[in-house]
Amino acid sequence: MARISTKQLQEKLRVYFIMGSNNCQKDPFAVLTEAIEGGITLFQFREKGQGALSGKEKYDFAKELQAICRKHRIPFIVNDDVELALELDADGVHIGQEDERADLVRKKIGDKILGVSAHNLEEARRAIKQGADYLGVGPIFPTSTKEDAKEAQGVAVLRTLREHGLSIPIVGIGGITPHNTKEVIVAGADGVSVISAISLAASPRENARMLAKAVREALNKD
Ligand code: 3NM
Repeated sequence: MARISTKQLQEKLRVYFIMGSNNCQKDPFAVLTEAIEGGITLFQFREKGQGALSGKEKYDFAKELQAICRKHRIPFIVNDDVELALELDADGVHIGQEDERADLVRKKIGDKILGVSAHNLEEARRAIKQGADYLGVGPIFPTSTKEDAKEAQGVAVLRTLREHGLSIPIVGIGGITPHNTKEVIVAGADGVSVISAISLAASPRENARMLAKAVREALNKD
């Protein structure tokens, strides 16, 4: 299998839902199913923070979420845990700046999708050189979901990356909602990645639908 094309990945990144067991107040399988029904295009399993599952519990939970994704043909990305991604034959891995180096992860995962979190131009350029397929850039807006999140940077960071000629697919992350999605896309992101805007929504389905609509409209694809 060859690496995913930029065009295919840009489409997959439009509405990127990230979730772990502690991001939901309702049944996580129901939340993911609703999110898919509402129009998410990619899913990341991110089991981190207080009360995070480990060992067999984490594996079993991931496997069940992956089965839901597979049924609906939504690619399944694993945050940080390369071994789990390989065991599950996930579609890709997402790593942060504090995780294993991107070039080493690339060697382990072959042509699977590799996403890297970047907060500035230097990190973005290094990630690209080391084999990233896409970048997650943030936090764009304030977020209370990630305990150690850096200060919000606004959409200017996205504009900066594009102005310096970076053409790699990019998703914005951090505090994104249906109401501020347009700004993120107009500034240069190909899509939005969210946790709480879907995981804690009264209706995950409706919020996923609103995010998808906002991205479509901002890209003028309506
Ligand atoms: N990474 P919410 S911000 C997982 O800036 C994550 O790299 C961030 O959650 C980064 O959509 C963040 O609920 C949390 O704000 C995103």
